[in-house]
Amino acid sequence: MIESRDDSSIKKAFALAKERYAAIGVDVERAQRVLKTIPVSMHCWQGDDVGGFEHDAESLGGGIAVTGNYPGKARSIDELRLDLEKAYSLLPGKHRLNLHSIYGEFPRATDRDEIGPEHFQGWIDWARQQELGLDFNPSFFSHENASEGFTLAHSDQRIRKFWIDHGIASREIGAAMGQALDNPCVTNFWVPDGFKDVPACRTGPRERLAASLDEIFAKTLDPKHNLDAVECKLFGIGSESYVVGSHEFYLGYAISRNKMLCLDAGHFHPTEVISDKISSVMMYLPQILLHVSRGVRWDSDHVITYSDELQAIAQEIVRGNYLDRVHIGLDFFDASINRVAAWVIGTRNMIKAILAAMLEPTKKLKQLENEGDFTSRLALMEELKSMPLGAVWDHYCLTSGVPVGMDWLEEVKQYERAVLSNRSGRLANV
Ligand code: RNT
Ligand code: ZN
Repeated sequence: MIESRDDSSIKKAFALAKERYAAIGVDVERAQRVLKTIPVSMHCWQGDDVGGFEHDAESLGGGIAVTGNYPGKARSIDELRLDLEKAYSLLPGKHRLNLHSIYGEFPRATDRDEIGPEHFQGWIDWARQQELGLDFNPSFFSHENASEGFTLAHSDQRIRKFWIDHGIASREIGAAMGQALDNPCVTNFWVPDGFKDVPACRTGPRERLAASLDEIFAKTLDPKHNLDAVECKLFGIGSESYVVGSHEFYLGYAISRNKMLCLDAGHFHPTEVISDKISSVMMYLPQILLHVSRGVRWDSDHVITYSDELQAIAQEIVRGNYLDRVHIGLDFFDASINRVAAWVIGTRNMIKAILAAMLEPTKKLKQLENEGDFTSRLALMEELKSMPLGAVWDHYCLTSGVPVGMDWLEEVKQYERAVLSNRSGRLANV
């Protein structure tokens, strides 16, 4: 086969990069081999602005918000799957899909306490065919029983019961997915409950939330099929003063109940970073889940960029040797740009950040640190920033059979013209 000029220049650049990395003691081939085995769980909800496909879908609630009205949003599960297939085809490696319960296939109106694995059989079949692992989330928002801002911590036993049943059903769905795909499903619980204004009682709702969760988790499920996670949060829109499921609440809950903690990058004070939390919580928890996201001034869930914090998150996972204990999930939603591109940009950034972290001479850095040579540590860390990561990344994309550099964008633009533009509304300049 005659190689195109492009391919050969990518290979040449890679060969040079490999030498540069070898000179600082980094095995580039090994990094690429390991990277192939690391799945990123891409969230379905970027594809339709966290709408879902319930019959009586309500507008987005729970104190989260999507802004923008870029045309082409998926209007059905078939459209969402088509968009997902396009996105996955532009990502190097094999990854996962993270579903919310509102994305089930419901032949008739089905309330959240009535959902079951049968409503996700289509997703299971599709995931098997696409060779994707599945993750799952009960949805405690966008529902009339969540309209007062409380679900599992509600003071009304009837409402609490409804959501407990939803949680129980969701775990069964997660387990069915994990069993069918022979690949454990992470079922993540995020509960928006909280108060806009200063509460008179901070304890009661927390006691109720813990009791509700205990009921949901009462049944032991095989960890080969389902792994539970609980997601903490500082505040949301409408729960500015108090969120029941705070960081301290869920850290304690996860440790005492042997659950995974989910750290979302947008769920803390703006100067607090989850990269600094990973090594702390890993001392006490066997496994954790990440929701890699990007807050801009607040928990705004912007598409993740190749930021310092993204790099730091990946570095912490790799430096701490946590690759098999940290489940990497994504959580962002931007409706102001092409949604398939949003997935591709964010997920490629995540994968690239893991690659970069694996191209670090971690041993050397730790050695300098242990010797107290902080000058050399800083010098080396800074030098690493201009190492030829791009050449290794391009080569990784090439050998994974996906577009190199920005070539993926042309594919998304074509897809926009051929598919997305026929959905509804006006198209931006393409
Ligand atoms: C909300 C949480 C939660 C949601 C998704 C839709 O602040 O981050 O994870 O974004 O479950
Ligand atoms: Zn999240």
